Amino acid sequence: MKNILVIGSTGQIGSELTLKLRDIYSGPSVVAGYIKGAEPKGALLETGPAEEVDITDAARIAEVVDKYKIDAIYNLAALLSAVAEAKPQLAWKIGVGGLYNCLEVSREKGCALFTPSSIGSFGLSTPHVKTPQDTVQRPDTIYGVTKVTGELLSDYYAKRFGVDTRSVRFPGLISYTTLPGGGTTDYAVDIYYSAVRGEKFKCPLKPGTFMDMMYMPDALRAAVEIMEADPSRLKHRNSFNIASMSFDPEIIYAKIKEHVPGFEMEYELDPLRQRIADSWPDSLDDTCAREEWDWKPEYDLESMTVDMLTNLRKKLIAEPAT
Ligand code: AKB
Repeated sequence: MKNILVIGSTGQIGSELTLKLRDIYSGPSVVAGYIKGAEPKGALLETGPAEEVDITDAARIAEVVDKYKIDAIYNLAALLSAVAEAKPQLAWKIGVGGLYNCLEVSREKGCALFTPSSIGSFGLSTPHVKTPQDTVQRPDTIYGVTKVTGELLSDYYAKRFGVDTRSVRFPGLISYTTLPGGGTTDYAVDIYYSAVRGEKFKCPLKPGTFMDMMYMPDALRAAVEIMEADPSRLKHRNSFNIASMSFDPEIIYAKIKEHVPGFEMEYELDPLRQRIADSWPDSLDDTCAREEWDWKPEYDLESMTVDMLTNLRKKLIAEPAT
């Protein structure tokens, strides 16, 4: 049914989403787009085509779209929030310049386009508990600025040019497959690695720092379901709040300790990450996603923790060096 280009296919989301899309749309091409130095390996390389596609190169995106008769682009190229603060110019070039290239190619070639936004699109002046779908978005990180710009630009292209742009605001994503790298919510992945390795975890955020989090299988399903949603039901496009769980470091630590009784955690605060986390919502209200395209998460903290620990133990036995 669909030929899909995933830009950023070897990253935290892309490495799993590309394989899921290949499972769902078997037959047509799901192209793994990657940048030099982040080439696909293993299943990603063996189960379908792969092409070097730098999101800052519009002509190259167009070439690959033509070659594979692409109908839909998943644009997953981005610097995460903490690393973006260290490289704001690059964060803008990739997050906004790259998105602009995807929008223009989609306009010219008739592709649908998914570009994730984030809880990072909100800021200190946003209501922090059960943050509504439509509310104040005045982030003070470059990551947030690129995400709000992306939401507005994507809605503009939908209204002005009829480009089928859709997206969700991802919470912190937790998975055992590919490490995030450079985000504010990364601690919620790292804590599981420490627990399984038998190490004391140094938590970069202080107790009481609540943020929305989601297990990767739910996030992948959201990315597929929003693109498959009946457009006549969508009152929003870019971007939908989605939610499944909200916790602070104490809550996730206590949950892991139920399964790994000897596990220990201490605090070693990272001021940059703490500042960013304090500006983000504690929890999102995802009523619009539930009403407009039947969004519903499957994992809670308990079921995610059981699955993470089981799969990380297997992974770390199979690949002890990673
Ligand atoms: C980050 O922490 O930067 C990301 C996000 C919530 O967008 N995981």
